[in-house]
Amino acid sequence: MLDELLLYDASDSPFCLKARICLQLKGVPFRRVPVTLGRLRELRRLNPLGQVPVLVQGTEVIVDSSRIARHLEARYPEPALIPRDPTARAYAALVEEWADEALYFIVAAFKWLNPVNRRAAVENTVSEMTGAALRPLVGHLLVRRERRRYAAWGHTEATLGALEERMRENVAALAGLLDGRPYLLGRRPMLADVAAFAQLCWLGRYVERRLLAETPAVQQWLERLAAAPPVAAAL
Ligand SMILES: N[C@@H](CCC(=O)N[C@@H](CS)C(=O)NCC(=O)O)C(=O)O
Repeated sequence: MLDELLLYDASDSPFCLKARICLQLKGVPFRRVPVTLGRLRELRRLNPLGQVPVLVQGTEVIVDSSRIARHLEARYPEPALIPRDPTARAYAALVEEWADEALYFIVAAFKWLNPVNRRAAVENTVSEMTGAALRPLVGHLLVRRERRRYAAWGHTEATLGALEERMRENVAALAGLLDGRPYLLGRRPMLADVAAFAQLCWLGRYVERRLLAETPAVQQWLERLAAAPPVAAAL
């Protein structure tokens, strides 16, 4: 019998969304394992960094959304999510890296530094982690940890304007890459689309979503992806 695939997962994680969309696009059945406080020790045994997503397939443990995507590509080659042509492959890898690093950094800053997002940030993160009694404390500790991390990188509420400008530039760059195409690499969604979509879809949960509405080409690409049945199933 084939092993059931387990995805250690969190609802407000763009990297988990990226992994779920890849699984859905490949048509591979899997079970989500939401990471609660009670499962943190189990998660750390699988991934000492304590981060999600983690995919478990039989005895194999695959940590990190990019490695999960490549594991799936090797195991389930069709439909291909990574181009085979070397130039297109390199381009797709750069887009994925940009989405995972640059976009993630800015959206997470909006989430944790903007007081207007604070309630949604805490609720979206802690509601599946723990029961009502512990939520205020866990929320408080999370906000403090994230704000300290961003302060160490030189970002506070006062730098949100500069981060908004950076996001505008990134969204404009994405519109340039789309250049009238339905998806980044042509006629169907691939991993490059999935990676950028996951971060911008996450942005859609916070007030800075208004930045997306300023660029119709990107807004339409997001809507096109969200309407694709495998993507919709992962949301
Ligand atoms: N490079 C990793 C990043 C994963 C990551 O940052 N996960 C976050 C959720 S979005 C996490 O688990 N954070 C919990 C922590 O760092 O304690 C990937 O692509 O999967």
